[in-house]
Amino acid sequence: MPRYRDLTHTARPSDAPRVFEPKNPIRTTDPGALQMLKMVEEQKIETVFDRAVAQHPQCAFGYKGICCRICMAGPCRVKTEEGPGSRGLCGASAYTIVSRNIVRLIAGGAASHSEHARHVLHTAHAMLEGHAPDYKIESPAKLQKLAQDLGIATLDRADADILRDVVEVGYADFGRYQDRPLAFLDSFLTEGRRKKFLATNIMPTAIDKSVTELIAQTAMGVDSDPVNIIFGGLKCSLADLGGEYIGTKLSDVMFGIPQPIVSEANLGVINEKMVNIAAHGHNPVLSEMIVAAARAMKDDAIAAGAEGVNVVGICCTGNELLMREGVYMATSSASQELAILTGALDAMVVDIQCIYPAVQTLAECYHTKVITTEAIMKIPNAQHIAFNTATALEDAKKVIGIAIKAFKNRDPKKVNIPSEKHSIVAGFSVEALMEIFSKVNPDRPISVLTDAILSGQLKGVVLMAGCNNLRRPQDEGHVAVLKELVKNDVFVVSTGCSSGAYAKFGLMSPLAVEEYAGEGLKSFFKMLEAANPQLATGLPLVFHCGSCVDNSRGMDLAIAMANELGVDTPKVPFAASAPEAMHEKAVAIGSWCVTMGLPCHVGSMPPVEGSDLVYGVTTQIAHDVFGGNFILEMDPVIGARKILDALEYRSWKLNVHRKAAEKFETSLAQGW
Ligand code: NFS
Ligand code: SF4
Repeated sequence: MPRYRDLTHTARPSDAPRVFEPKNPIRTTDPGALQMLKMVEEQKIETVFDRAVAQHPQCAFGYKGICCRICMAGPCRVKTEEGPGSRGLCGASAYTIVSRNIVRLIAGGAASHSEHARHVLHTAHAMLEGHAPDYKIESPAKLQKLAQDLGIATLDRADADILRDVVEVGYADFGRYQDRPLAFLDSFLTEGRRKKFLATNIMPTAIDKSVTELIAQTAMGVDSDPVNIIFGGLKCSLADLGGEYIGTKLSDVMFGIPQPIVSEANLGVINEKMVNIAAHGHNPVLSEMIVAAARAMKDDAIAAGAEGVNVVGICCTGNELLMREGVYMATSSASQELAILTGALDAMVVDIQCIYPAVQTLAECYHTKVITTEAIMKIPNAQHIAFNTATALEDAKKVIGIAIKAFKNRDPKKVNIPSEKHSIVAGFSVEALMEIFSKVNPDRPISVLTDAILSGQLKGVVLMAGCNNLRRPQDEGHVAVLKELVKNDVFVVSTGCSSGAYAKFGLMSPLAVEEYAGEGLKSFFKMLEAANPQLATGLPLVFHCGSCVDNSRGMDLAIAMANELGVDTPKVPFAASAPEAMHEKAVAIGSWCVTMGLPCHVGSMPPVEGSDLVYGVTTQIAHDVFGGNFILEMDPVIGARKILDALEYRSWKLNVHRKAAEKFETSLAQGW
């Protein structure tokens, strides 16, 4: 780990409380959520906020990662005392148990992301075979670029033929048995990263193999070497990154590259006069069809007495729809149940991931219908409509039909919609950002960003990502970290429920720039806006670059910067932050960020404190090997200061070496 100018910035977190007032059920700062909770206060409805209180105090063994449940002789809990109690029954030490537990979270994350990607691949494949008539190639330009990156010939070839080859490479990436790197991953790596991954033996060859191998590696009586286990985990995290690339890139090919778009966010987007249906989950393969069906069935909604069908998004599928279709963002992870409490949500259609089973329990108190769609995701008592890509639009119309029918049963006495909503600007794919930069420098658009960093106008770039974790109030971390970063002239892009937070708070808007951005950031935006008179609105304080799978877009941006600066990723003033990380997917993402050479702040303590060795590897040694490390800090403002430290360290070094290279007319030194 580097030595920072701020000497209090060590590998240890500050003594900020790990859990905010454990008995306080007001565990959100989201203004819409607070308004909603107030409106139903009298009714004593149980939500995640009450259950979070009920779960505290949490088991200290589990919290530190020293509870092993990998075999049925357990659970074994490692005690701090000397002697037999200091190990599991089989003799596994704390470092073995902690490392096994944490990498199994990575395996869960990689399995989840790649399941999503596999579904997109299957849909593309079915489309090519003529079995998915409702889908098409929306962006031939993205397909061309993707094929070129993968080394697939494009000249004089039909789009369908190119896509067929791309899909084949994608499938091979799931199940390849030859000792060759994952093609989607290898297609964008810097030379430095490629060498590093080969040298450390963590270059994955296939996604499914990386997951199963890691489960096998960490089974009872297999690997007990914590470093070897962690390296297995990092390999799997890179497979996760490859899977995310498959998901993002093919979604862009089939549903379009996101472009700047104006929309609205927070619970106030639920419209009393409309049939309201929430799309919740992750995969655009389903939600894009829901939007199409909703548009097609407007007249049916009118016939039922509504003004139309209002699709609103929750969590990452909300992000996908917001970016490509301008669909309103109703809410994000921890407040998902509250959409039902409005009494005006007629249906919630879900696919996979981050969906609380509690939504069905609550829906039963209202007229709301919860509809599951995936074979691997059912909820007892919810209606299941098997979503089939062969009959996609028809299936989606069934869902809308259920919502319209439910609308007729809506009880007006139970309708309580918070007024809170904000205008936002979203849809900043890397392509969209480059388009904006290209108006300043058409030949090397990315240099607009890197030059601003080298000149000191900007401090760097931060990717804000992931989740809510109710150990602390919802969105408190996301908002506090952002405000601190932008005040200090950091260019911020966001994904997942971090985007959800900023959208709901009105921070994803040009209006927020004047109030929160530092002078450098403001002048950078002014310069971009002056060069881009075609933009319908000003630039937002934070740039929405998609769902969690779209963290791959963040990585694309970091790599473009590295290539422009002539260095590898560990030298780029680019960091990531997940102030409220919760899901296994967040562990996978954080791990590849570090492996890709980026500092990664996490604001909810992962279960690594049970082993000093594992703690030290994640926060310090990782930096020596890969150039990135975890910054585990629960206080969001201190967390942001630590991120700023890491950015400053990088831009300072970069400038010193660049100046030396210029002075002596040599190429940029690389050995630092
Ligand atoms: Ni990401 Fe998206 Fe949200 Fe966390 Fe869940 S919705 S994939 S995992 S909770 S950010
Ligand atoms: Fe206990 Fe070892 Fe089994 Fe884990 S693998 S539960 S430490 S006996």
